Amino acid sequence: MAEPKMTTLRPTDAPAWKALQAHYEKIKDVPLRQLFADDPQRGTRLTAEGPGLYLDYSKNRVTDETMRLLVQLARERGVEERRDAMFCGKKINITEKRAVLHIALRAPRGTRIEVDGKDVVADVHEVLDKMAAFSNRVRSGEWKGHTGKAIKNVINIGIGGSYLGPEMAYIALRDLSDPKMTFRFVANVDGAAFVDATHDLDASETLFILSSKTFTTLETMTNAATARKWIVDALKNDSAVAKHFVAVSTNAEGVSKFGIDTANMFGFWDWVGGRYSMDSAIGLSTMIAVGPKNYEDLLAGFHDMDEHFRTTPLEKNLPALMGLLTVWYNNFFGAQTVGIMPYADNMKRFPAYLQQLQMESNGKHVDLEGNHVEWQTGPIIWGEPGTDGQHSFYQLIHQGTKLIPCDFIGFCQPLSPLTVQHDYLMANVLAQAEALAFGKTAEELKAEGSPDFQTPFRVCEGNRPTNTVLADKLTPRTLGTLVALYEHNVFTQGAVWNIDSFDQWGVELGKVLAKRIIPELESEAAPQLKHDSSTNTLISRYRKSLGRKN
Ligand code: G6Q
Repeated sequence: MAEPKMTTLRPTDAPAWKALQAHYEKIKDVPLRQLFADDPQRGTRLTAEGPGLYLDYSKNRVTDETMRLLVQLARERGVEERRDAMFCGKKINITEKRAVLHIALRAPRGTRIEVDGKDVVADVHEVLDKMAAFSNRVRSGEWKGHTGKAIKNVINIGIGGSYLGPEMAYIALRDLSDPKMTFRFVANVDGAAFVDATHDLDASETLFILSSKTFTTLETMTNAATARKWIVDALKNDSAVAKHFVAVSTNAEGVSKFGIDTANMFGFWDWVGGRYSMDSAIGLSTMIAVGPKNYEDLLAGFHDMDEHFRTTPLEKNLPALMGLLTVWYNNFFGAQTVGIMPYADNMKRFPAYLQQLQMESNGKHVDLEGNHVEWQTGPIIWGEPGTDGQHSFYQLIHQGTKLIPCDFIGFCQPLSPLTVQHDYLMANVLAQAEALAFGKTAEELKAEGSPDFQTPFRVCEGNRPTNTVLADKLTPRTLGTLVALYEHNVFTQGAVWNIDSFDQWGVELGKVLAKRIIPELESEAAPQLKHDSSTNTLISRYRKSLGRKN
């Protein structure tokens, strides 16, 4: 297979980029009202179908020419070659010299994907089988705690990529979760999180899953030590640890040192990035909650979207189209953010999940050659579930001075039996996309009897772009396709921008500085502070508040 086109050409020098710049000048003021009036089929034409998902991108400020040029840009940037390189295990995470193979986590049994000449799919299924056996033991009550009681409470301790996916997935699929069991997630090193998660639980019925790829993360190791003490204090025996802790990690040595038998460790590999790991063993809490069969469906959804991304021409490829539209607004319209609005209460943590996925992946300031980029990279990702956001920040999207492209995600079939409420919910998502696109003119308002003094304030200019993603129902399979949709969307953006979407060096500096500050906060004697005057003063103030010497 050909090496991926890790082109040294800057994206801004690509012929399609230049053509898009010229094209932007022509269409930047064209209203969506006009685009829809000129083409009555627009709302059915500018759509694409993926596995279980329907994407309507007609309410974007694009023409056929825009889409043609964006696809051309993707081709010139080598998006397809890089995608193929990812799928066959090439080390496209160049700063860490690692393959990027989250797609192998959901590859069907028997598929072969090699890293350094070794098939990884067999290993993936070995771990999945071990997870399934363990989940079944916990769910059936066969796995007993130290005092002989079955496990009723599962607490995942982990942060970042070892937390956001499990919590998001648990809430998304909570209707399928075993109602006799309680699931909680502790991430923050703030002790309040641990206390809140455990204050009403019986230690003898509680299992901790220590989820940490490295098994060195300060927050997770601190909470793990607290959990260990909580169990040992309550059950009055060190040996209780074996029955109340399992680990998900790549660091067998660290896990052993903690006192967990590595037989109760679920492994994964360096080719799984933290934020791409919710379908690795990091998903153990999800599997215990919904059962191995539903977890299998979740993986099947991921795989469906992987196959769609891998095989569908870019013109009809959902993640590629969404990624290219983000590039369009980010690099040509100068939009700074993308709003993610799932119209489903169960998807309330999806925006936070995508925030990490996208901002950690594409928040980069140098290109693959290490040169400072002279083009914008990843946008700010944010969002809240609908309809809550409508009564909060949508005002600014409708009438503010910033262009905020939004993704609206809706599910046709309700999860609750309250179907009337579901019609209201869906009416709102459709209405918001309509209002943002078409707005309301002064003339229309006047014709409706708006008083003159109010009219300018009530005008909605419209021309605010949205994607609408529709699925039939929020099932495990749908959730898998949605997450993979955004994974590959992020991939497409990163490939266009020529950045490494799979490292995250930017988070290191703060960790190092925190390690230096910890003893300066804790010490009994007054510390010799050698920071800047702001940090020194803040440290002194903190110490003073706690009655420590300065
Ligand atoms: C994700 C990041 C980061 C990571 C956490 C937790 O891509 O690498 O969010 O997941 O820092 O790391 P550990 O799993 O090693 O504790």
